[in-house]
Amino acid sequence: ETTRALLSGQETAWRLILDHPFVAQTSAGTLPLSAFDRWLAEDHYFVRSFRAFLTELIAIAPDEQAREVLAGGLAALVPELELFETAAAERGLDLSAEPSLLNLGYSSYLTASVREGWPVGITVLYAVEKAYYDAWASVRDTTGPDTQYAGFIANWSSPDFSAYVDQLGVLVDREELTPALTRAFDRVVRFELAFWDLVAE
Ligand code: MP5
Repeated sequence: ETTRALLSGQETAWRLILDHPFVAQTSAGTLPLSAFDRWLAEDHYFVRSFRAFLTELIAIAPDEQAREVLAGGLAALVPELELFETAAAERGLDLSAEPSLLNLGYSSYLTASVREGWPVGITVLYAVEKAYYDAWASVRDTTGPDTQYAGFIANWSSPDFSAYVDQLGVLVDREELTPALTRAFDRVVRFELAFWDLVAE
């Protein structure tokens, strides 16, 4: 299977994501608020770029099955962006602040990957969502009941989101593993790790 091969090539980096201080501190309830604020603003910019990426990827989806799965992901971004906007308003954060160069690079890479064609684009989408699912599922499994991050935890670790990531995996598994897919997957994993480093203290 293509997804299994991609993931088995990234075991060390995946561990670093799951054990990342930001992830661990969110679970433990010890995350500094300044780190959460930084994440919220950076990730809001990322999700809006991601929405543009997903829209472009749907336009090159090869069939109805793929289009349907991706359309579900696009629809979920409406309540997701509201989650960011509500939290930012509560915390008095300016969501129009300039993003980091890393975020600009990651966001630009998403849309650039679409130009490499469907197999690379769907692999990038799967990698982005799988990395967030696994990180937030780890928070879900280790956090106490009085967490203030419940909305965000549920957003990326709910049974619905888990099923969506599995469906993306099915779409990737229709593709043959090529060096281009391995490179795309590796780039996303490196961007994900660097993104957590960027927002952590
Ligand atoms: C996602 C995200 C998941 N929000 N931020 C990063 C840095 N990586 C992955 O994407 P989405 O669109 O929120 O499901």
